[in-house]
Amino acid sequence: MQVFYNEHHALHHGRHEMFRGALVPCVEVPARVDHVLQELRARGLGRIAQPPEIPRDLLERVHAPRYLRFLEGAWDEWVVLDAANAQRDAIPSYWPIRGFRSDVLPASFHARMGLFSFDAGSPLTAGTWAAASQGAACAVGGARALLAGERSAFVLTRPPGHHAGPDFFGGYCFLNNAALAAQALRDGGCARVAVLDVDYHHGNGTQTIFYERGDVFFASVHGDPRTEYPYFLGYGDERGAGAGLDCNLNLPLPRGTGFARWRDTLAVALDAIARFGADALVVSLGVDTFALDPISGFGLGSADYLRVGEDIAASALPTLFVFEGGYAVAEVGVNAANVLDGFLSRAG
Ligand code: OKP
Ligand code: ZN
Repeated sequence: MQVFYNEHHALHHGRHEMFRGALVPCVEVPARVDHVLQELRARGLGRIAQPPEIPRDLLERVHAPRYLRFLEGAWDEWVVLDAANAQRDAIPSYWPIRGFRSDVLPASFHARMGLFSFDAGSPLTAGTWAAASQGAACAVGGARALLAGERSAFVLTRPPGHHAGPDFFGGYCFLNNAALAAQALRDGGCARVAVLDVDYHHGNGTQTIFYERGDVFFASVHGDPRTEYPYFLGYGDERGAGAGLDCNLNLPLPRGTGFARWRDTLAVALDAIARFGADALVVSLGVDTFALDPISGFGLGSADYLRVGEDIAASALPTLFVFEGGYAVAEVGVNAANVLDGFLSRAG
């Protein structure tokens, strides 16, 4: 299996995130990906492949040009405001909620931070653009590997992507790697692509990007948004709209759900993807469904991830795994590698 490893991922390393009135240390840390890479090496699993240059027009088919321009220059703007900002992460504080204007691009950096984000938990740092854009390139590399005939590939990157929407960051995500991979697969000739999101948190960014499209199916198994982040999207009645009606499937589960019920729900998602008739599958692979994850609430054990990989392989689709969440740092490598091992044992 080719592994598109983002060797620049550690350039993005937030210091603190705003969490319930306090700045707390970031849970989305470089060590997460280091542990996955280490585990792949220990198992002799995967071959590191070089990512391509990412074409701007592909980025702009997923993200709004004004959002990309902002993100690319945000750190420099932040430091120009105050040289001391070089030692501080940039975090938004003001958002254009219902009734406010979002068509006008404000001159204020702080206002644009809020216009283009949905939470205060996703610090923007000096290396955020470098890390995120190189991660996006890895996602495109993975898509091209499938287009070239590979049965599977793995995009090992951070920051994650599935909360990033057409013109917003949040949930530690800036560029939507899974969506960019799905778009690259479409552009490369796949008529129908499915995105399966198994991260604990609903992939609100990916859903929003494809909500009105009939060519990309989005299915997600996640913590019930009534109680779980990102709270404002991910309900079961969100079925898609326009040409995308019935191309969106949300399967929320209550906090505390264990593997047996989770696996039955995965089967529902995989069945819907089969009925959609996808030519290729992109998996948003979060392993924050793990019982010991510090910010999540499902009960999967490490061995369960082997079964997850096997179940996905049974779909018999060219499959791109894109790394998303998973914050139990000591176990994240074993859990992610188990999915890939389970997949390979079944897919050959
Ligand atoms: C990103 B991904 C924890 C509060 C929740 C946002 C969680 C983002 C998860 N301090 N913060 O889906 O794994
Ligand atoms: Zn997550």
